[in-house]
Amino acid sequence: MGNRAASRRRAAGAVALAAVLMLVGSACSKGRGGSVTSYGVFAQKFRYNGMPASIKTGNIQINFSNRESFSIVHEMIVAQVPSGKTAQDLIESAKVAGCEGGGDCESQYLHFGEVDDVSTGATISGVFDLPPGQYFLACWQQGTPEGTDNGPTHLSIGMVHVFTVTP
Ligand SMILES: [Cu+2]
Repeated sequence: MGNRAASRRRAAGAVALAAVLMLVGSACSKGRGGSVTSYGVFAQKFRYNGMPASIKTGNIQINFSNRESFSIVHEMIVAQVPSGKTAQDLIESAKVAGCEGGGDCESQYLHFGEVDDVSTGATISGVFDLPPGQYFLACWQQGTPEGTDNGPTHLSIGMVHVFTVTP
């Protein structure tokens, strides 16, 4: 979990920046303001909603909301899909022994940023610059609707969205 702690500290800086960016960002769920395209993505029933299957490369802002009906923390990690892998492969990778807690499983991927620790009812924004390729959003948190924090990683129960970035 040491890596996770460091990751969270880095994320805190990103969150502060995101808060500033939100002040100048568009209220639209998707629109072009300057050269940054923004997307409204929300988590509900352990799924990501609102992220297209394909986007163009360049600066993007993702406004990530947690819209669960119970108290829980989600995150939105942006990572590269290893060549030839599918969304189901990613889900399976989060089920293998030794991956409990998320850290070990999570670090096997190339990361391109994240929006961390989004509680129910919150929206936090992140800015990303993704080269063309295949990426995914995933959540390695382990909270449960019952309020415990030792459930399966959310990725392992399907909280993943694969998308393509085109030139
Ligand atoms: Cu989650």
